[in-house]
Amino acid sequence: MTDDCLFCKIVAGEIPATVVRETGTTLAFRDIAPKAPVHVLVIPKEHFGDVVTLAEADGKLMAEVMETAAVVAEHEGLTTDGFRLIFNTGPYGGQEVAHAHAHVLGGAPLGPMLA
Ligand code: IU
Repeated sequence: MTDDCLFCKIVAGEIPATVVRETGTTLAFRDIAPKAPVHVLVIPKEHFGDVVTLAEADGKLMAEVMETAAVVAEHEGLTTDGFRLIFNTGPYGGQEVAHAHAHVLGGAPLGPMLA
């Protein structure tokens, strides 16, 4: 737990979130400002600043985040028509919360990524 991290506080239950799936090592919850009909964030419970740091430090945990994202996509009914899975990374990537997280976005055509 990192004291000033918003997502660590969600893991600790100090900030509310609508949790859609929890495993021993990961948590999935609805984004507070959804950018698509389905917008779920998937995080490792342990704090890593971004996805690169996570992948370099713990490949197994990285795989568990991806597995949770896949299960969420299935449960949210996204696998037939497809969905978007993104990790914003660093300032140029538009990352606002410095705790590694995957965005699972879907439920409507999202268009090209860089229009
Ligand atoms: P980003 O990749 O770091 O930009 O994504 C952070 C996301 O966290 C963003 O989509 C916010 O809407 C979302 N979020 C949230 O779900 N709950 C919160 O309390 C806050 C941000 I602050």
